Amino acid sequence: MKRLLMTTAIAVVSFSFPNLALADCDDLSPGGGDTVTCTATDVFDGPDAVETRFLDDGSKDVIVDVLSGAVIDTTASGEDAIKLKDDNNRVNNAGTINGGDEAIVGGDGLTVENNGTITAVDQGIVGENEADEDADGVRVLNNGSIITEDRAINVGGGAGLFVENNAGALIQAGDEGIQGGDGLTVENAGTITAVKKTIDANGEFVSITNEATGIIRSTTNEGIEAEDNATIINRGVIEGFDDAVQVGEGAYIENYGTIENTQTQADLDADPGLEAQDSIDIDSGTIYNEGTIRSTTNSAIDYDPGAATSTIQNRGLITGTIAVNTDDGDMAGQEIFNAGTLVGTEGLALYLGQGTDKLVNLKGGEIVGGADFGTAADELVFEVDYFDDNIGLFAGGALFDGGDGLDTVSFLGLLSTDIVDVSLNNGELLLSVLGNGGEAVLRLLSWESFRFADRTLDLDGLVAAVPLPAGMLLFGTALVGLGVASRQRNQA
Ligand SMILES: [Ca+2]
Ligand SMILES: [Ca+2]
Ligand SMILES: [Ca+2]
Ligand SMILES: [Ca+2]
Repeated sequence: MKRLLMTTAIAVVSFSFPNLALADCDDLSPGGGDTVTCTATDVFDGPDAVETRFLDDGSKDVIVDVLSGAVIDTTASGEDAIKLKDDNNRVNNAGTINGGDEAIVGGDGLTVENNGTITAVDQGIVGENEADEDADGVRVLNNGSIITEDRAINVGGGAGLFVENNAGALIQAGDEGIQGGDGLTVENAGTITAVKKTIDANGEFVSITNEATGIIRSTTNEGIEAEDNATIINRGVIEGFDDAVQVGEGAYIENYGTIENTQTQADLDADPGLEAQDSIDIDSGTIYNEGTIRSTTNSAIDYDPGAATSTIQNRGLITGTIAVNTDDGDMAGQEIFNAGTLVGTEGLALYLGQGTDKLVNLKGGEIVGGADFGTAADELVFEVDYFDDNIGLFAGGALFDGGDGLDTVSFLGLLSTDIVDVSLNNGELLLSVLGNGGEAVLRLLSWESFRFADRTLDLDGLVAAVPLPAGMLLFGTALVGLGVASRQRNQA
C-alpha cells in the first residue's frame, strides 16, 4: 500500500513539473502532420489561435493538444478558436477552448476528443472543409463539457458524423444540439440538451444509442429528428417539447427507458399558437417497448402516411390522448403485440385507420380505452393463454370497433363451446367467453368473423352457438342487470 502511494506521488510530481515553459500554442499555422501543443494557462485572445484556413495539403493530419490547464480564448477578438479545415486533423482538449465565434472548425475526418471544456459564442464544433462544404467522417468524443450559444456540433449534411458523449459529460446548446447527415451515429451516456432540436439528422441510416444514464432533451422542440431507416435504442430519457422522436420510413426503435413529450395542457392553454405534439412521430417501422412512451397532450405514437406495415411490441407503458394513432392519409397496416399497457386518456387507445391492422393481446396485456380499426380487413387476436388471467370486462368495457371491411376476432386458446353469452344491441355485441381465468366480456362493433380453435363463426353462427337455456338465462340477467343499473342512476 505504502509503495503504491509513493509511486503515485512520484508520478504526479514528475508529471506536473513545469519543465515546459508556459506558452500559447507553439505553432499557430502548422504544416501537414505537425503536432501543436497548447500549454498556456494565461488567456490567449489573439485572432484565431490555431489557424490553417489558407493552408493547402500541407495542413492535413495536424494534431492539436490543448493540455490540462491551458486556455485558448478568442472571445475578445470574436474569432474562431481553432480552424483546421483540411483532412484528418485532430484536437485533443484537456483544457479550455472558448470560441469568440466558433470553437473548433475542421474538415473531413476531423476528430475532437474533449476531456475539458469547450464553449462558443456561436457553434461549438463545425465540420466544414476547405471548399466550404459539409465535412464527412467527423468524430467527437466527449468526456467534458461542450456549451454553446448556437449549435453544439454541426456538420450540416456531412455523412458519418460520430458523437460519443460519455457518462457525466455534457453537451448543451442554445440552438440545436447535434446536426449531421447520412449515417450519423450518437452514443450517449451523458447529457445532451438543446433549446431547439437536440439531435437533428438531415439524413438516413442514423443510429442513436442512449444509455441508462443518458439524457437527450429539447426544451422547445424535438428531441430527435431523423429521416428514413433510423435506429434508436433508448435505455435513458429522450424528451421533446415538440415530438420526442420524429422519424421517417423503416425506423427501428427499442425503448427500455422513457421517451416523452413534455408539453402539458397548461403549456397549450398559455400559448394558443402551440400545437399538441406526440411522443413518437413515425412513418413506418418497428417499435419494441419495455419502458414508457408518453405524451399527455397528444398521441404516444403517431403514424404519418407510411409505405410499409409497421409493428409495435409492447411490454411497457404506451400512454397518450390516443396510445397508437394514425393519420387519416395513412394507408398502411399497423400490427401491435401487447403484453404491457396501452392507455388512451381521451377514450380511444387505438385509432388504426386504413390498411390491414392487427392487435394481438398477449397474456398480461392491458388496455385503457377503446379501439377503432378503421377500413380494410383487420384482426383482433387473443393469444392462447390470454384468458388464463381473470379479464372481466376486456379493456374496461371500452368499445372495440372493427370498422369497415370484413374484420376478424380470433380466440387462439378457446373453443366455440367456451362462448357463454352473446347479446346484440344496435349492432353492438357483448360477447362473454369462459377462459381458465374466468368469464371475460368483450364489447364489439362491426366484427364479421369469430375464429375459435375448433371453428370459425359469423355473427349469426355466434348467436346460434350460445348454449341454451343458459344463454337465454344470462341474456335475460344481463338485461335485468342493465335495467337495475339505470334505475339506480336515475335515483341518484
Ligand atoms: Ca392502419
Ligand atoms: Ca384498418
Ligand atoms: Ca376494418
Ligand atoms: Ca367490419
